[in-house]
This record gives sequence, C-alpha cells and structure tokens, in this order.
Amino acid sequence: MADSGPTLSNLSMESRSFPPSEEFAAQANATEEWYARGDDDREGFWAEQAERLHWHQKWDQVLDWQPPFAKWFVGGKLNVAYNCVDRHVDEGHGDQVAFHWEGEPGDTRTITYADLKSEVSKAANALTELGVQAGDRVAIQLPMIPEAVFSMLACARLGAMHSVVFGGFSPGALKARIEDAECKLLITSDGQYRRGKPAPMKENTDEAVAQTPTIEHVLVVKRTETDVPWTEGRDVWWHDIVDRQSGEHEAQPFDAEHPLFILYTSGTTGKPKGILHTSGGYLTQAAYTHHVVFDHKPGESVYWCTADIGWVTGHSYIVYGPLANRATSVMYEGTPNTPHEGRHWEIVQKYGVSIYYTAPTLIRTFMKWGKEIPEKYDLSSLRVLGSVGEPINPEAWMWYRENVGRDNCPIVDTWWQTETGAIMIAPLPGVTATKPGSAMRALPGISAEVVTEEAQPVGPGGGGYLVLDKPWPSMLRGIWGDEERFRDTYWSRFADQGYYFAGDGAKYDDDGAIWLLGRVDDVMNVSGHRISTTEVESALVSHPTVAEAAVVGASDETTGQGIVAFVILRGNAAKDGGEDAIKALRDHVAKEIGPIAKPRQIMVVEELPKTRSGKIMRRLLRDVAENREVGDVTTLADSTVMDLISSGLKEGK
Ligand code: 6R9
Repeated sequence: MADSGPTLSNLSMESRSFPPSEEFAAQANATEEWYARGDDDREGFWAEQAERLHWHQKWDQVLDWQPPFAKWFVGGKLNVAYNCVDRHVDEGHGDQVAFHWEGEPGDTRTITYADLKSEVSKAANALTELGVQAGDRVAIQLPMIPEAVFSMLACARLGAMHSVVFGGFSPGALKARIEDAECKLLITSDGQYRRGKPAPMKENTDEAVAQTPTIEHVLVVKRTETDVPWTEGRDVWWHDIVDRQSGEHEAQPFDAEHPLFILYTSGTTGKPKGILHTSGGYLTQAAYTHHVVFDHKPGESVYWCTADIGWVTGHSYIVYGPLANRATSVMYEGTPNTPHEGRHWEIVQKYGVSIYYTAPTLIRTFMKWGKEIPEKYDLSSLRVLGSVGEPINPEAWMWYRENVGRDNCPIVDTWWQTETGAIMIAPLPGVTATKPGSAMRALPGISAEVVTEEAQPVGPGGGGYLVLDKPWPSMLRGIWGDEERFRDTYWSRFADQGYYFAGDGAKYDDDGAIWLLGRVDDVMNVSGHRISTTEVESALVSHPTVAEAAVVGASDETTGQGIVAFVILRGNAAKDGGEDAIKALRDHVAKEIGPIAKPRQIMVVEELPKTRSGKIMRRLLRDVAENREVGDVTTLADSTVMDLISSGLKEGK
C-alpha cells in the first residue's frame, strides 16, 4: 500500500472496548446468532430480510450472480414508494408522523404517513403531466425540505430514476450530471437558506439548464420567496401544478431489478461516476440495516440522520431505509450553528430523538465548540449514536460517547459507500462490543476481507486492502453508461478472485476487529464528502493564471482531510503569487465545483514532483502539506524538485 493516505498507526494502541449492556441486549433487534445464519445460508438469510417488504409478486430466485453483474430477487415485483408510504397507511398507521421537519429559520412542518401518501401521489400525478415515464431520468437539486423527499418518492413511484445533486454544487457540476444521464426534468427551488440567509438556487440551476437541451421542464418549489428569472413554457411552479393534482395515485409494480436512482460520486478521474442502484435488493438492505444497526423500533423510536439528501446517506438513511421501516424521523434544513451552536441538541430535546446518526467531521466541530453546549440540553432520550463518512478518530468517538451519549449509548461506526448502497461493516448495538474508532465487523449476511496486493487474506494484526468477496443485495449495478469503467474501477484489481475493490485501506486488530484507514486512491474525504484530486486540479488549471496544479488531501483536525493545492502560475501571473491571486483561485474552485471543494491552502510553487512516467507524486506533496519530513524521492525524475518546493515554502514564497 504505497500511497495510502492517513495510516492511523496509533490505532493499534487502542485497547478500550465497550461490551453491550445487558439491558440493551435484552431488547435488541438482532442477536449474535444472526452472524452464523448469514454465513451458513447467505441467500436464505437475505430472502428472510426481503420479507420485510411488500412484494406484488414474489421472486423465483434469490440471486443470479454473473460476476460482476448481480441480479437479486429475480422475477420479483414491487413498488419502492408503495413500500415506503402506502403500505403503512393501509396497515393503519396513517396518523403516525413520518417527518418532524424543522426549517432553518425555525418554521416547522409535521408530515404523517397519510400526508406523505397524498403529497407523493400528487407529485407523481404532476410528474406524469409533465411527461415523466418509467425509465426516464429526473434531476433534483433542492435544499433539505420535504419536497425533496416527495420528489424522490414520486420518481420511485413512477419507475423514473432520480439523480439528486447536492444543493451546494455549482451550475457546472449540475450541468455535467444532467448531461451524463440525459435528464428530462429538473426539480429545484427559488432559493435555499444558508446560515440564516436566503441564497439563490434557481439562478444557478438556470445556468446549467441553458446548456442541457434534454431538460424539458424545470419544476420550482418556492422556499425563500426569492425573485427568480422565469422561462415561460419551460418553468413550472410546484404549487401551481402539484397542488391541483389528485391525492390518489395507483402505484404500479416494477421488476426487482428496475433502476431506482443514479447518484454521482467522485472517482479518480475528473469525471464523476453515475452509480446505478436498483429496487428490490437496494430496499431490502437499506431496510434491514436501518432496523438492526440502529435498533429501530417502529412507532417508538425518533430517528434523526443529519446527512443531506444529496449524498447516499440521505438516500438510504433519510428516505428509503427509515420509511420502509415506518420510522418517525427528524429532518433539519440548516446548518448546525444557526442560529446558535446548540441547535442540534435543542432539536434532540424538542422531539425526544432516540437515534442520532451523523459524521465525524461534525463531531469534531462540536468538540471545538465545547462540551458546555450539549450539557445545556436534555439528551436523555438518546439510545443509539451513529457515525458515517470517514474514519472516526478515537478521541472524537470518546467525546461523542461521553458528551452526547452520556456513557450509555452504543456507538455504531458504519462503513459503507455510495456503491455499496447500504451499511456493510458496523457493530450491532446490544450484540457487538465496540472499540473507539473501529467499525468492528461485517454485518450478518455481508462478507468483507482485508487482503494483500496479491489477494492473500491478512491475519489478525495485518493490514491491506478492503475487499467485498461476496455479492450483496444493495450493490451498485453499474456506472451509468460506462460498463468499462465499472469493471476497471471495482473489479479489475482482484479480477481472478472476483472481489470488489473498495478503494479503502484497512487492518485487523489482534481480536479480528476491522479498522478503516482511509482511501488508497486519489480521492479525498473532506467532511465526509468524496472529492477527487483530479477534479480540483482540473478546476484550478481552468483558471487563466494557472499553468499546472497538484492537489492532495492533508489530514485536518476538523474536516478529516483538507484540500491543499500546489500550483504553478503562468508567466506574468507568477510574479503575483500574493494573497489576492490565491483568493481568486479559491473562489474559482468554489465556483467551478462548489464551496466544499475550496482548497484549505494553496501554495505557489515553481515545479511539481513527478515520476519519470510523468505521474505527480502526491505522497511527497502530502508530506509537505502535513509538515513532515519529505519521504523517499528516488523515483522522481528530478530529485531536487522537492528541495526547491520545501525551501520556497519556508521562505514564504
Ligand atoms: C456512506 C458514504 C465512501 C467512502 C469510503 C470510505 C469513507 C465512509 C466510513 C468511511 C471509515 C467509516 N467512509 N464511512 N471510512 N469509516 N465509517 O460515506 O459514502 O460518500 O460514497 O464515501 O467514505 O473511504 O470508501 P461515500
């Protein structure tokens, strides 16, 4: 593992272990015995899990595995939205709250399952009027408002694929995604609240749509009362078309392998990958994992996943998993410090949240704000705490346990990816002992291994690449329109063994618990968001002053990794490597990709370290970015380059 990013070597020192309490174990949704059941009869185990759903027609075959192509629940038919909504109303739970929605400015909405059924049906009828049919692609760029959920479920109901694009992404990023999937409809809003202020949304989406002729209509939700440019005939207000529809809509069954959504994620090249998920297997695993990993009790638990629906966590753990399990969820629109740093704890107290699922970057931010903040609130309703998005350092894990969980909530560190669709590695609360910083073991029904470059399993104490050696129901079914990239990215590294290559480094401790060590490729993880180094490099070199750029992820106390860029400026610009020039570049990246991709630091250099084959040696740049002694430079084409960079930086150039 040459270029493996953060290697948390201190983890081998971590010996604390927290066994489940007897009280929790006595009422837990899963038991130890599930692990053996998952191993002994994997397909039988998943067939049992699929029974959590309503099938219009039962499957004939659990799994058809022609590596790397899997079909799950072959011959089965279901409607995903019916499973997430109508079914609960039909079973007498129409009055149960599906969402306690909390707007950033403090406005609220309570949405019951009966409300959800009517809103989703109306939206489905409106989409039909706008010409959306099964198999079409619909782009959604919305803030965290209920209409985002209605839109996703309306698509699912009609068998149309949604492609949700994070609200913070630039017009360019939206354009690329619409173009790749040839979306027909875009659903957006007039504006979005950002730290207490309305920011424009439609103005940006219009910029994208001007360059994407496949878009026939833009459906616009009014959220901030912002004035918007309007294109007659193309643009339609949500309240104009949706509100007048009937609240009745008959959901048609679709094949278990009918596509459900595309979600773009960064790869090692500049072009994002459209990860494709299908219906039956995806929903089965989303529901199963939400049930066992969070020990969710329908009608009792109050569940809050703080992710944005623009990320896979929002798809699987705000929308599909919880709704399939008839959860009562909190959905919050805004930032955690608006209007004050206790906003999350205030919400936990207000709704009596019992399951709270967030990301390490936010936990580290809470740590920075101080434990006095959560201390001011009554957090005694909390029972289970979750973490996702990046490795959680033991210090943050302990802080979370002590200051949020008051030492009595199991912490579930959940490892998974956009590609895996649902949680793969995590402890089971009430069953598995937890260790600060470890995702512990693969879930019942899931198989993972840590192997060497030669695909040899490493034993206890060993480290290597994380692979998934058996197919799983919510696995990606491909990269939209690019089968070759699908094979190359995930299935070529261990082609002989047929293993899925996750792109993460991992190790086993002496007890066999799994510790994730970060990405082994050129993908950075900034606050749990995957951003490719190449993507940021392309944005930088698209600026007229930049000749060349190299980007690395350097470890960052708060965001996990921070983006550090090394740029070579062009001729005249090179004389002006001052603050203004650097600010202009940071802003340029934010404009090209989105504010989350803004480099933390930009260093102006005269040369970049390259191998003889011209590959930039990011490992060395990472040494500089993290203030370390620069490592082995023998493979550099010109070994003096690093001296030049290091000395140039010391002189403050
Ligand atoms: C769900 C999600 C996936 C990448 C993954 C890994 C990192 C996610 C983690 C974790 C260590 C965890 N990652 N969860 N690393 N421990 N609990 O985040 O999906 O955005 O596709 O990112 O995130 O590196 O490969 P996605």
